[in-house]
Amino acid sequence: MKEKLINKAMEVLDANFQNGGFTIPCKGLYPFQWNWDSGFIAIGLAYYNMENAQLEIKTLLDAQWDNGFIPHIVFHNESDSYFPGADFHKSDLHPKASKKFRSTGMTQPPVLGFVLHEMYRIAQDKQDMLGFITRNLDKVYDNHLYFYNNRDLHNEGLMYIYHNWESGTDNSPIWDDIWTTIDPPEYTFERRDTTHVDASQRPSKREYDYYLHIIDIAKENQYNDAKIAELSPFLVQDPLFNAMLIKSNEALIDLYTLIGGNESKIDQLKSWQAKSISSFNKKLFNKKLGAYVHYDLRNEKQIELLSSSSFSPLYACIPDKERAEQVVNTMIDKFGGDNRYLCASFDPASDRFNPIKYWRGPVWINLNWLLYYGLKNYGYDSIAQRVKEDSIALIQQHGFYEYFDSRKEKHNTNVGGYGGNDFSWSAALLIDLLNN
Ligand code: 9WN
Repeated sequence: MKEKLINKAMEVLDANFQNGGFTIPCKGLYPFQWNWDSGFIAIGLAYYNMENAQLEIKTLLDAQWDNGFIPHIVFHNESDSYFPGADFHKSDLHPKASKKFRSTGMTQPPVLGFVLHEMYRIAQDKQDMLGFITRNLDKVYDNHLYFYNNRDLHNEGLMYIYHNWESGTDNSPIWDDIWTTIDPPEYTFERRDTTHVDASQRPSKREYDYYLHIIDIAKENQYNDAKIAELSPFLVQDPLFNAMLIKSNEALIDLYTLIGGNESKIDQLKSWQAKSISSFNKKLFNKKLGAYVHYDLRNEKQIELLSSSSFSPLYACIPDKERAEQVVNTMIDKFGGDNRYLCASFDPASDRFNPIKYWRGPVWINLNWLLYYGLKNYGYDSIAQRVKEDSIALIQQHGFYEYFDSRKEKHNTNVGGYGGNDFSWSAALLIDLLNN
């Protein structure tokens, strides 16, 4: 069984690999290179094709802007199967945008630091991998420097995101209250996602109006960070996004230490780490809920809702042991009933929960992968094992879907895999889980 699944996963990844040296997340639905997808994909590729794993990262870094920014989508190729594409985003409005590739003017959770670390762990030829890391590490460091210089509004070590697409958890109910503070125009455009996936599993038209409106505000200001921080109606400190940065900081410290030299960068990273972890615990932990939450900077308040992002700080060792226990208890109490696969993307007890709609409830394999390692960090091996087994069971029963129903009873009917099929990071991260 294990071998068959791994073979199928490799087939999915190979079929999604493109001539330009990158892997699309999914045919039709997502025809370009996505930032954090490429990171997760490289981890899976590293097990059987290190050359392509390195190429995946190199191709993404080729699109880095002169200010260190790494965009969320790189439009290497033309395709009209996705909206909004390069012509809507117009990254060239920013003076430091890549002259080589068109892209979006927003980013995604910064996974590259820890991805390089994972690739090193997996690599058979450590020397070759260290060479690759040595050639690329400064680019990732520059990306972190960009964040600390431009996205840390209060100089507290917590980055803001200005768009829900930067979170990676696009239509999470977390944003619902923010949407009520905005009144965007009704845009006229042709949806493409709903030609690939049933509309009941995707965001609504009105949600897309919000998404496009925020981009328009950023574009009117040439994607200038300071202006966006001043004007964007969406300005959030996201625990998942910041946990990814903190985990990647840690990875950069390890990798620079391995390479040798670079003392001043290591010192800088350590001082960022101390500040970020301390603020994270002060500002993003919610005692009442017993887990981490988002902070709405525009409206100056915590968003008191639980999502799978609430548990992601375990992956970056952000809570101390005692707090980690609280977080794990919350996860099991609220998301881990016997009738559920772990881990729903949103609080199943909430009236905003939707078991089939994208980030409003379904299980996502990348979050499960982060939780698996996060639980292991603190010695919760049997719960970690459950997350791993649930992930494998879902994929085995339905295929390499983008997201899955958390309700166990649903799976007897053979319905349960949603969104795009043959989805790259589901395949890539399963390869890692099965090899672990
Ligand atoms: C917008 C590619 C991406 C993922 C995101 C996921 C989804 C895009 C969309 O697909 O977002 O970035 O059009 O819905 O939410 O996490 O990176 O797989």
